[in-house]
Amino acid sequence: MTDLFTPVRLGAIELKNRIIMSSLTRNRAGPGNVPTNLIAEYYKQRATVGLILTEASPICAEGHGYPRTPGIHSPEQIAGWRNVTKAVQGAGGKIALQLWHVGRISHPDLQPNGALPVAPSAIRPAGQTFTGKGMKDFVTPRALETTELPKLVADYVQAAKNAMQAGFDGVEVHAGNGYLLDQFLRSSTNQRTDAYGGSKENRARLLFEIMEGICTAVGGDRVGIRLSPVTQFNDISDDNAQETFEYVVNGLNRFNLAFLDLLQGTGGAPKEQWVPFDYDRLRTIFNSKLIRNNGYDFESAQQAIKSGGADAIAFGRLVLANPDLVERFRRGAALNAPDYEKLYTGEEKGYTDYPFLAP
Ligand code: 8OZ
Repeated sequence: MTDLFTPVRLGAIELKNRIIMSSLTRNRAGPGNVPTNLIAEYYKQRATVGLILTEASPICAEGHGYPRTPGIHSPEQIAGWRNVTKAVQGAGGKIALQLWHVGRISHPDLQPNGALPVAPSAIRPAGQTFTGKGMKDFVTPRALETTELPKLVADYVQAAKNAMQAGFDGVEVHAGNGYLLDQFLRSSTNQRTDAYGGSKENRARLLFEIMEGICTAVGGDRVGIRLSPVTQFNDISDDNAQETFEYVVNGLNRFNLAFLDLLQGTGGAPKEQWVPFDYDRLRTIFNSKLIRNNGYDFESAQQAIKSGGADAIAFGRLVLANPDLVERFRRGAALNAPDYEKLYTGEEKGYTDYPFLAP
């Protein structure tokens, strides 16, 4: 009987089990936003999961929105990631890089030459952001010109090629959580009047162009995508999320992707506050493997796999705090609790010092 411990193939990527490490921002990159030996050690410790999805990695200098996030746009960053993939693969693991551009979720303090962040439309996100120089109000971003979009597509494609050069088993395009591609997809953040805004067909156009370019460059069977249809994280919403995302998933089928990483629910909010959405519809529509994500424990994950509702399950907090989560699940062992104070700070503390089970 198929369960969480059964191997599975996501496109060209062979997984030894269906337990996936979710992408998690940890803010520990070195100078130049280069991945360090400590980052390699952290991922290597977790190489027993079927697939590691790395923390989000900016595709270009303008794509950064937080301090110390490891990029994939300089030779030093590629070399740093190469060190990470070697460590993970040397320990028998598989690892895919999450390609990221934050769009308006940035600040001039984090942009080249102190420029305004870019976005589909000049709409300021509510709230404040951590810039490395304390909390600051978000600013009104600059709307991208239509003529700038081909360069953006080219940056995504180059970043995907860089990831393959760094030895990754695949890439995941981050099109969720209120960042740039989600800002294009959803109606609250996209009020463009050109071919990239307005109708759902127009709002999805940039994403499809990027997927086309990346899949042509590295092969669709090594490409996945993250979607989060109803999250409100980063001040975002859609007038008709069900319709928008059914259209998006239908359109993605032409790329024969390795997987869809579907983040269910609303940010870190408890299940009772989740906006209703028919995720099973997307399961039916999508023609490849489905990873479900958010709030699963061992029991609910086993149930999702056994019932055929998902091909794999991604765990964030549980893998963060339990480098040997697979073994703990096997043995029914107790789990370490995450240290929330050390999520985005602390170097090795709350990062590589979570205890393993005694053998
Ligand atoms: C938390 C803090 C910073 C970034 C996401 C990349 O939500 C993130 C992120 C999460 O996808």
